[in-house]
Amino acid sequence: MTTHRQRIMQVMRGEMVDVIPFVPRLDLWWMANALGGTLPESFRTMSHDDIARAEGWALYRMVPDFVNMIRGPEDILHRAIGLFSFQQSLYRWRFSNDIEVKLKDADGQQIIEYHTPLGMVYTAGGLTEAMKRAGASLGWTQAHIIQKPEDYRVVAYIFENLEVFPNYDGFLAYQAQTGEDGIVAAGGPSLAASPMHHIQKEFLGHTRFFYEYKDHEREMRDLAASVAVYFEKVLKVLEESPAELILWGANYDDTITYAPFFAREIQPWLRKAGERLGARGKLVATHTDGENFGLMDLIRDSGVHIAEAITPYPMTRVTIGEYYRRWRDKLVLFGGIPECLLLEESASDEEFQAYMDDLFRSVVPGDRLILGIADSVPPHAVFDRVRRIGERIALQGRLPLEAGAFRPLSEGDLKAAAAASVPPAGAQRFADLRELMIAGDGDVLAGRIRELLASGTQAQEILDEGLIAAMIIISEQFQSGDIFIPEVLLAARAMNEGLAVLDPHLREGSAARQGLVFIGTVAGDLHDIGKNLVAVMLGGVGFSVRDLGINVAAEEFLKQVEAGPPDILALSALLTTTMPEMKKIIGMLEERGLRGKVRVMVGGAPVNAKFARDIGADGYAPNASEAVKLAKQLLKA
Ligand code: B12
Repeated sequence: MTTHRQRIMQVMRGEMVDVIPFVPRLDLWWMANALGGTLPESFRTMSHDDIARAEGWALYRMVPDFVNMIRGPEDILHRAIGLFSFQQSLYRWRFSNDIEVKLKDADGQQIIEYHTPLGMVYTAGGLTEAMKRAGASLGWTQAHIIQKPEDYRVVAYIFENLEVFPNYDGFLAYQAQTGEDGIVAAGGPSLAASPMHHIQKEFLGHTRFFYEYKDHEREMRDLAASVAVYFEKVLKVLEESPAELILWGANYDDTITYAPFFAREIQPWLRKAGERLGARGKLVATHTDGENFGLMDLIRDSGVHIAEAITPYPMTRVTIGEYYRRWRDKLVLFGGIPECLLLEESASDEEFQAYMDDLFRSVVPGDRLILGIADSVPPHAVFDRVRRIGERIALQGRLPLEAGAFRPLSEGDLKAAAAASVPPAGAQRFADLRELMIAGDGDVLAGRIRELLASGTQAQEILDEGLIAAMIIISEQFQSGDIFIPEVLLAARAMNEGLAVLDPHLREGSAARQGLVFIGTVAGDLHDIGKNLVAVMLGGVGFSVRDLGINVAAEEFLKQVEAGPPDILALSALLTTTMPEMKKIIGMLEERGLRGKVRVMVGGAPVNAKFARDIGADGYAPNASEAVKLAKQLLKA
């Protein structure tokens, strides 16, 4: 009889098998429910692996092993610089002897200082119990390691001098626990795919990264070269290792790792990993859990063998059929069932069924596919739906699949998404200001504004027809994929420099503009890239925006609204576990008689219009440009 492991490995090698494997990841679901005492009664004493075994599902274990990691906090001590010491890892690393690490605790945060011959750098952050219960496992970074230009060299020194050595026994013991019941993916050098991606993910915070990518490119390139020394050392150890499957790189998103960035900074390393490890008979998977709409060809042509954690429409813009049609030639697909389908608040039973019906029609003939919940079963999942998926795959997933052919779930949506929007006419008069904004040239922009003011142009005109109109165009171009996130952020920064010049000349000051918006990411949630972008765009088109930050407690939102009040309260949530906070906040606004004073708009990847309606929000927008339109509408309403 074919074992789960054999079948999965056959699919990964491109062979036709008897039935599509079903490999849901239960680790985050199990961890959150075990900690919260909410595991289903019959599973109370069982591990996540035992539950999967009891249900007949294959295991997918990774390094990092999110469940066991929590039991050894020292494993993630250096998480803020992207270095992990998992017992199951194929390699171990050590700082060179001339580096001293000092730990301090301050206000529940851990401060980690790295003393090197070139100077000291530090990080601060932590992982609270509340976050673990919310399903987070990696902790968060409050202070990133690069805070000033001199830090680049110090961090480079740390990485250049890391010692890396094999830990094959630790990995083999982990693999032995899984046996024939599933597969184990060994981790690469980082959760990032390349040295520059590592810098982006770990060293600066995503938004600041884009400023630095322009302002300190040389330092950044030098640092990437030093991080590459570490990547190379790990790659050598992986080449010699007994692992058959390596997970290399994670968390792409066509906004953050936008296409030109992906092509320049990420793809070459994926290719290198695919080639070098492939030559040693190993398979390389990469974790494609984000929005891949603008990256489809680049990921397909990246030379890795497996695209893992594929998270399709409706959580992102690419349907499962589209993935299968475009990637199957070069990649084995793993994932394909977005986790929002398992949540009552995000998908009705009919929607869930419809997705499954469509799935079997869209992936004909069904080879080169491993089905899983992407990227894992969420903490509040309706467990019965996971069961029903398993049952349907057992019944309908026998290969080769017949019937139907590729049919996108919602052609209309896809067309709308793909349609390039035409920048509005107008703003021709101040076209030079727009160019300067896009180029991020704040100094020159400020100078040009001074000239315009000196020649008698009204400040209000420069603001409305120049800067704000430019920001609207920039936002449209961003939406249509003509420009990318760095341009937007740099434009906003330049715009602020321009505003500082204009401000004294505006009758009421630029602050009293469109309306006041308070924005924040809800409690338990640390995702801030989308929220920042919404804040930037709203600010750019004339709203006065106060960013309350990430992981903001409901009580804090209430306090701020009471003290404000703002015209609009904008709430962001990227985790299904933190979405209920939005409902809680709206309920609290009602209880305290504040609901009538403020419009509430919500957003974030798992949030949708249905959810917004159900919780009584005033509006939902799927992206920053739409958020701007929505905010304007809400003010008129
Ligand atoms: C980058 C990323 C991270 C980064 C975050 C870095 C940062 N500083 O934000 C890191 C690696 C740290 C991370 C951590 C985690 N992540 Co994460 N992450 C992502 C990823 C790949 C992209 C998110 C992103 O920034 N996209 C780019 C921005 C521009 O898009 P956006 O956020 O959607 O925002 C746009 C719109 O949604 C909208 N919008 C956003 N906010 C608002 C607000 C309003 C009012 C409006 C109107 C609109 C709006 O406009 C924005 C701009 O266009 C997503 C995948 C995905 N599909 O979203 C997973 C994802 C969100 N992460 C996920 C998970 C599980 C986690 C972790 C729990 C992993 C772990 N095991 O620890 C932790 C959670 C930590 C925590 N407690 O918050 C899951 C969540 C699934 C779920 N069950 O809810 C996702 C969906 C991946 C997946 N497929 O499973 N993550």
